[in-house]
Amino acid sequence: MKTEILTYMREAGGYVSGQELCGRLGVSRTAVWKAIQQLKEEGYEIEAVRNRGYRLAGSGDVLSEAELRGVLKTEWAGQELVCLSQVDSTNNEARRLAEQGAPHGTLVVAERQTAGKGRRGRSWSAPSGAGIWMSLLLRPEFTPGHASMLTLVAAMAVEAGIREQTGLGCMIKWPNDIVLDGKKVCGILTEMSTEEDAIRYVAVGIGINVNITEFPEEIGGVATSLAIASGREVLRAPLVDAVLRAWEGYYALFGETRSLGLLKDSYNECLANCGREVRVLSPGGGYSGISHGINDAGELLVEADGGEIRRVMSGEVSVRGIYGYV
Ligand code: BT5
Repeated sequence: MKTEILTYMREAGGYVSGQELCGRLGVSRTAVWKAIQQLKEEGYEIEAVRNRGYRLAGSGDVLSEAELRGVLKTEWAGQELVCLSQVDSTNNEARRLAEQGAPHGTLVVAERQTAGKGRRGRSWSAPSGAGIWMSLLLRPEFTPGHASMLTLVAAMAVEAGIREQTGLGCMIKWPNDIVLDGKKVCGILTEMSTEEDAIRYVAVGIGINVNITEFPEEIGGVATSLAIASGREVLRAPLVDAVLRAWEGYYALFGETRSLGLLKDSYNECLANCGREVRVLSPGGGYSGISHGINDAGELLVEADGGEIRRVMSGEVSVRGIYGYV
């Protein structure tokens, strides 16, 4: 009902009478009044004027279920939607829901994560109200070997969504970071559950620093946000929509070949340090080389001294530019 009330108010542009809302929704005046109070609590500015009705004066940066449902223009991603004010990790929640049978495309969004996760046991700082912390549950039909490529597809979707909504051009730091001005603005964590040689489900977790203006000291030097980079507040709900719409397009292209063959040229255009010297850090010892971008399998091609091209697989190493974080 809240979503419908928001839609009516947006369409009207001005006042909508309480009576009209009751008639359209088939509910009592008290029910409408209660829904309006809840919307106000969620952060909407709604003016109520006797004899005229209700008017949406401003919606601020609300990331509620009603707002997302009203804004999402996707075909399947996020059509099943779970919005929480707090959760340990949206990836954990997506996995729990998957175990209970949640369908392909289910999206979990939380205002705050108390135990946000990075890769390999690292933590992800996810304070309340200023970021997008979300996980998309997939039940793909391809084999587990393909799953790591989904991180790269998601990175492209985040880059495209941010560009559409803010005009900011980000770079992708292979395999799972999105960077702006040499600092990390988004991280992606793809986790999967398998059975024999099949994928049961995949949770693609995306964390975007949107309106965060101050970071904990430990990450202050490496983290940035869209608000810091653009100098203005960025609305999260339309950004979720833009990322998911881009995701649907890229995921369809990925599905055509089950590879990054159709996407790699665009990917490489956004790849930080492509054509430049990078340092590959691996447990077995690091080496420097020239990055030549990704191949169809999403591996990073690095030309080592002597001209040998080495394929760097995701998850195995991290690649840093030789200067600074990127
Ligand atoms: C990542 O790991 O970058 C993956 C982050 C995925 C977060 C999303 S949020 C929604 C979903 N639910 C989850 O629980 N996780 C996903 P990694 O490459 O390992 O980077 C982790 C490192 O990034 C940390 O060790 C910090 O140095 C840094 N970091 C932590 N929080 C950050 C933040 N908010 N912004 C930028 N850098 C951060």
